[in-house]
Amino acid sequence: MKPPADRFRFHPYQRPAAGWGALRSVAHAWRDSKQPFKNLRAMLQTNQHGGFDCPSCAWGEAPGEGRIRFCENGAKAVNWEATGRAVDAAFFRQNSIKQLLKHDDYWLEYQGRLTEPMYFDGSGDHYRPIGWDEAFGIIAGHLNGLASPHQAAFYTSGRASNEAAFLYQLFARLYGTNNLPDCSNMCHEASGVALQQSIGTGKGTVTYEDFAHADAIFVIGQNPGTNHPRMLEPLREAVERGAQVVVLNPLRERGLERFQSPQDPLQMLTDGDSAMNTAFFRPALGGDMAAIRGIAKFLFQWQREAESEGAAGPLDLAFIADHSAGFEEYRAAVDATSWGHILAQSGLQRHELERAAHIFSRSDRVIFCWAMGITQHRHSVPTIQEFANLQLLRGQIGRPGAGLCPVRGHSNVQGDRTMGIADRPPPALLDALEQRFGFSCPREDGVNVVQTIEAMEQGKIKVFVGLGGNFAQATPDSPRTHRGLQSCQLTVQISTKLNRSHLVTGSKALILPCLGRTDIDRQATGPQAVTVEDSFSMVHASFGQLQPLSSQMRSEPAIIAGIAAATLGSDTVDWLSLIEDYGKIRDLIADVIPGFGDFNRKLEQPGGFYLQNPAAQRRWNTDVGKAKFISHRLPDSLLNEGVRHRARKPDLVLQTLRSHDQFNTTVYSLNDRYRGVRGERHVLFANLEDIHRLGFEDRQKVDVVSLWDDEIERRVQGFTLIAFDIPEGQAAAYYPEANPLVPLESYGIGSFTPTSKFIAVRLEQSTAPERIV
Ligand SMILES: Nc1nc2c(c(=O)[nH]1)N[C@H]1C(S)=C(S)[C@@H](COP(=O)(O)OP(=O)(O)OC[C@H]3O[C@@H](n4cnc5c(=O)[nH]c(N)nc54)[C@H](O)[C@@H]3O)O[C@H]1N2
Ligand SMILES: Nc1nc2c(c(=O)[nH]1)N[C@H]1C(S)=C(S)[C@@H](COP(=O)(O)OP(=O)(O)OC[C@H]3O[C@@H](n4cnc5c(=O)[nH]c(N)nc54)[C@H](O)[C@@H]3O)O[C@H]1N2
Ligand SMILES: [Mo]
Repeated sequence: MKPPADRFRFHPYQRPAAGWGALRSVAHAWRDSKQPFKNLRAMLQTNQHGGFDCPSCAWGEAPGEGRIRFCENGAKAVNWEATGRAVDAAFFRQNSIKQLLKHDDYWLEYQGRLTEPMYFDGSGDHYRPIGWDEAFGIIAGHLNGLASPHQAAFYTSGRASNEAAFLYQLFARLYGTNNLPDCSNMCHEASGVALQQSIGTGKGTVTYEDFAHADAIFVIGQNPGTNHPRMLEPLREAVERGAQVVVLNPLRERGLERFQSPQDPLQMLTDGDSAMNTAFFRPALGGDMAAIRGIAKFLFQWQREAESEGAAGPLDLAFIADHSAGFEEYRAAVDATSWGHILAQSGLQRHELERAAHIFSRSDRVIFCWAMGITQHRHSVPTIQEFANLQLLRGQIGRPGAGLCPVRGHSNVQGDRTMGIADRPPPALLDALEQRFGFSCPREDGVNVVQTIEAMEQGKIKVFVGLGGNFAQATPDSPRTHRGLQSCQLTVQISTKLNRSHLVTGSKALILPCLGRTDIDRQATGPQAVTVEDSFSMVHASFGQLQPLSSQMRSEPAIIAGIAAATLGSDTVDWLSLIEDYGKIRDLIADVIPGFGDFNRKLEQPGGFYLQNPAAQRRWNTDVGKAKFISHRLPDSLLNEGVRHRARKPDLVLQTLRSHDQFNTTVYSLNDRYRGVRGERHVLFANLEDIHRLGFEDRQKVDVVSLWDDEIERRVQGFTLIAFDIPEGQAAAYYPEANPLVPLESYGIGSFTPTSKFIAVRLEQSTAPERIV
C-alpha cells in the first residue's frame, strides 16, 4: 500500500512549536492508523499509572496525576505501532525480497505490523512462513555449529524492556560471548564513558523535579521540540519563572525558540506562545568543547580578579577542596588554551562566551542537558568531560536543581544498559551473574556496533541476531554494512515492523514478529507488565492495552526464552517457566542488578521508583574516590588528519539529523514541519552564501561526496539544495538517507560512536537520474 505523500515544497514555518500544529498532526496520525477508536483509548493510557510507557523517547514524567501525558510524537509512535495493517504470509508471497528492496524506508514500515514468523532459506527470493519451534531450531543449529561463540553478535535496540534485556544478555553470556552491540553505541555511549570517569557514574545526576529549581538550564546539541517534546513544558516554566535557558545549537530549532503549550487552554484559545530561551548561541559543528573552555577561562579570570581584591570569586573552593581531584592540572590546561584557538574552534565571538559565562557564574543551580549534537563527534568524550569540569568548578553536581542530564533517546535505552546489555560489561555484573547462576561468564570484551560491522567484513561474525532496531539503516557506511550483513550465514530480526534489515539478509534469514509496548502480553498467569527506566533513573511498569493484531506474535521475553531453550537447554536457567510470570524474571534481576532489591513490590508505587545516583549524593565511585577534573588539550583541528592533507579542502561539514516526522529509521511522513519542508527527505540544508560560493543555485540537485582517509567513494545522489538559516560552512541532511556518507572508521575516541554530526563533504553536479518529486 502506497503511503500518503505531498509534492515537494519548502516554506519557512512561521508558527510556534507544538500547539495547534501538533494537534492537527496527532489527528492525522490517529486517523491513518486504520483503527482510530481502539487507539484513542491507548493514547489516553500513555504514561499513566496502569497504562503503558510511551514507546517514543526516554524523557521522564512530571510527578502527580491527572494530565495528558503524551505529546505529538508520542502519539505518532503509538499510532504507528498500533496499526491495523498487517505484513503477513500473503504479503511475502506477493513481494519478493528484490522487489521490496526497491522501496524506501517510509514505504516499508508503512505496510504494517509483522504478524507471523517468516524464513528465507537462501533459495529463491521469497520469505515463507515457518513455525516458531522450527525457527528456534534453525537458530540453535547455527549457533551451536559455530567454531566459537564470538562468531555471533546479539544487537539490541533501546525499546527492549528490562525483562527482555536481562534475559537476552543472560542468554548471550551463558552461550559464551559479550558480543552485545546496542543502539547506545551510536547514541549516548560517550556520555556514559565520560561521566563514569569524571564522576563515577555513567548516568545523569538530575531528576525531573530538579528542573523546577534550576536557575539556568543549558540545552546543548539537542532538539527537544521534535525529539523530546515533553521537555518543552519544563523549559517554558523555567523561562516564565525568570530562570535562564541557554541554547547552544547551530540551528534555530523552533522548539527552542517559541512554544504553544497544549496543556495551557488560554494560550491555545488565544493562539499565543511562550519564548523558550533567554540566550541562543550558534557554534560551529564540534565546537562545543571550545565554547565550554571559553566559559571556564572567564571563570578563572574572574576568580583571579576577585581574589586580588580579597573578594569571593565564582569558584566553589570548598567543594573543589573537599570533593574533587585534578583541579590544578585543569586550571593549567585552561590557562594554556589560547583565546584564538577557542574562538576559531567554537565559531563563537568572545562577547558571546562572556555572556554565557556570566549567566553560568551568576546562577547557583545549573542543569546541563545534551544529546546527539554532542555525542556524535570525534571528541565527544572530552567535550562531555569539559561539561563536568565546568560544573565541578562551581560545585553544581549533587546540588538540588543542578547537575548533568544526558537526555537519552530510545524509551528504555538506559534500562537496557542497567540490565547488562554492554559489550564492555563491568566485572561486578559478571561476578553477580556467575554467583547467581553458577556458570563462568566470558570475560573478554565483546564487539560494539562499529566492531561488529568490521568483524562481519572480515568474516569473523557469522550469525547476527537483532532484538529490535534496524541495524542495516541506523549504522554508518551503509553499503559496507549491507555487505557485512550479507556475508553472514544467518541473520535474525526480532521486530514489530518491516524494515531494510529484513531485506539485506545473510545466506539465510528469519523474521520473528514480536509484541510492542502497546500490545497486551498474555502469558500462563495472565497479562504481563514489563518495566523500563527513563533518563532520570525512574523505573516503572508498562501494561500493554491493545489486543494484538495476530495471535502468532510473541513477546520479546518469550522469543528470547525460546531461542535460549533451543540453543542451551534448560539446565542452568529454566527459560520457559520464567515466561509464565515475568515477576520471576524480576526476581532474578533483583538478585543480580544493584538497586533492584524487592523489585516486584517497589513497582506498585505509582510513578515507579528511583534508582539512586551516587554522584547526586556526592559519593564519587571513581578510581580516586573524588570527582575528577579531567584535563584535555583542545584538539588542534576537528578535521581528520587524512582529510586535512587532501589537495582539495572540504566544501562543507555535514551533520545528519532527525526530521519532525521520524523516529530514527522509522519515517512517519516525508514532512519536517518546523523546518518548513514537505514531501521530500533527500534534501541538503545549506547557507545561500555557500551554495553560491560553490557554484550552485538554491533548489538545484547535487551529489554529496564525503572525504575520508581511504580510497572508498562515499556518495549520495540527487539531494535538493535548500537555502537555509544555517551557519556558513555547515550543512545538514536527514538520517538515515545520509548514512552512506559516514565512514565506519570515523568515530568518537573512547566511545566508538560514528561521527554522524561531523562529516567533511564535497558537493558535485548531480548524477542521479531525474526523479519526479
Ligand atoms: N520524535 C522523535 N523522538 C526521538 C527520536 C526520533 O527520531 N524522533 N530519536 C530518539 C533518539 S534514539 C535519540 S538519541 C534522541 C535524539 O535527539 P536529538 O539529539 O535532539 O536528535 P538530532 O535530530 O540528532 O538533533 C541533534 C541536534 O543537535 C544539533 N547539533 C548538531 N551538531 C551540533 C554541534 O556540533 N553542536 C551543537 N551545540 N549542536 C549540534 C542539531 O542542530 C540538532 O538540533 O531523540 C529520541 N527521540
Ligand atoms: N547518520 C546517523 N545515524 C544514526 C543517528 C544519527 O543521528 N545520524 N542516530 C543513531 C542513534 S541515536 C540511534 S539510537 C540509532 C537507532 O538505531 P535502531 O534502534 O537500530 O533503529 P530504529 O530506527 O529505532 O529501529 C526501528 C525498528 O525497530 C523495530 N521495533 C520498533 N519497536 C519495537 C519493539 O518494541 N520491539 C522490537 N523487537 N522491535 C521494535 C521496528 O521493526 C522498526 O523498524 O541510530 C543511530 N544512527
Ligand atoms: Mo539514540
